[in-house]
Amino acid sequence: MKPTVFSGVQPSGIPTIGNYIGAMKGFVDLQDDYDTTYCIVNQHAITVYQDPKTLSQSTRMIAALYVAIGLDPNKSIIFIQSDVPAHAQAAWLVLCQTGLGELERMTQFKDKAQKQELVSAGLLSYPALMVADIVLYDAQYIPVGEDQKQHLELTRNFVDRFNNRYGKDLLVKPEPMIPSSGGRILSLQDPTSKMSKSDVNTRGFISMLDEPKTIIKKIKSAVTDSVGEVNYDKENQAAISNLLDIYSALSGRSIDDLVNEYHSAGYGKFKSDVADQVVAVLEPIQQKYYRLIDNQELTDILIDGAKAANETATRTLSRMERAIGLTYKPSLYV
Ligand code: ATP
Ligand code: LTN
Repeated sequence: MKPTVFSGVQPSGIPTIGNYIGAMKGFVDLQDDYDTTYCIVNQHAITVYQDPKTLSQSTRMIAALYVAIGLDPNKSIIFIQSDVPAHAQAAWLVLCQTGLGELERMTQFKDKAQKQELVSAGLLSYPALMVADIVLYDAQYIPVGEDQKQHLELTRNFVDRFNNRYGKDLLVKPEPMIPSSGGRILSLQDPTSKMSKSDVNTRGFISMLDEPKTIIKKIKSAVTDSVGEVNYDKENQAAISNLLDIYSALSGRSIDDLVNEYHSAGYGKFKSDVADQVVAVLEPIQQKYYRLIDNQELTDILIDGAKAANETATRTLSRMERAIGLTYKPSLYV
């Protein structure tokens, strides 16, 4: 039996090259050697307000992008979270075994709460839903960007607590898989914060559906520094190091190799080659995306995915419910 992998992307906007490099690219690489399940986590997205029409369009868009980057429905289960009711049901079980303090400590909650007029209880509870996503599929490995490390730690603690209370080995304890470089791609405009698809400053990110001319413009106008030499130095040259991470992840070339080539080439030449590399990777993905987005083929993939996911998730949910004591004997009622 192959080891199991689970991950998800929120339909909270168009994924950026940060999402692609930090997580989605890895999804594809794992398909052959792992038993892979990838979710479009739309119930996570509604922890902050989403326009209903945009949310349903974005949900389908993430699904199309999954397939366009190379996820193969014959190898991976691809499904929409809200098509599998066990996620919300299991999240309740997780919430009842999670400390309020644990949730309040999550840095993503603190960051996001600051930006909201209404801080929903869902925003605070969100990691419990993520725990549910993971444990329902007995997932061993979770490919994610660095920002999810804390949520994975919470998941691991939850599994220990659950197994201690209710029975050894009931749930599988997952491990994060974070890329050694590219796990945290930074904003092109502010290299102190991560590139985010919901950034109000659209020049800070490159979305996976940006046109080539937009990509070139955004990279040309990315902030740099006054050093004038290309070095990999995250402390003193964060913006240039970020472009090196992007270039390296998308070309497969090592950082050392790139630094050797571009050290004295000038920022203009360096940026122009980074932009060409981004376009070269995104163009074929975009072509496949536009072929798929309005195609019945995509709907069929999601229907099949939901069926397969429901089977596994329902089974694990029952296991959890039985362990907790949420069962009754129908014979008592007749
Ligand atoms: P938002 O920006 O709307 O808060 P997000 O992009 O952080 O959303 P997701 O869509 O759920 O959140 O992220 C999908 C995956 O992409 C996660 O594994 C996350 O860790 C990863 N990821 C997100 N941003 C980056 C980034 N800047 N660099 C590397 N990986 C990232
Ligand atoms: N919380 C993640 C998205 C996410 C996820 C998951 C990732 C939801 N459920 C399960 C891995 C496994 C985020 O905000 N990036």
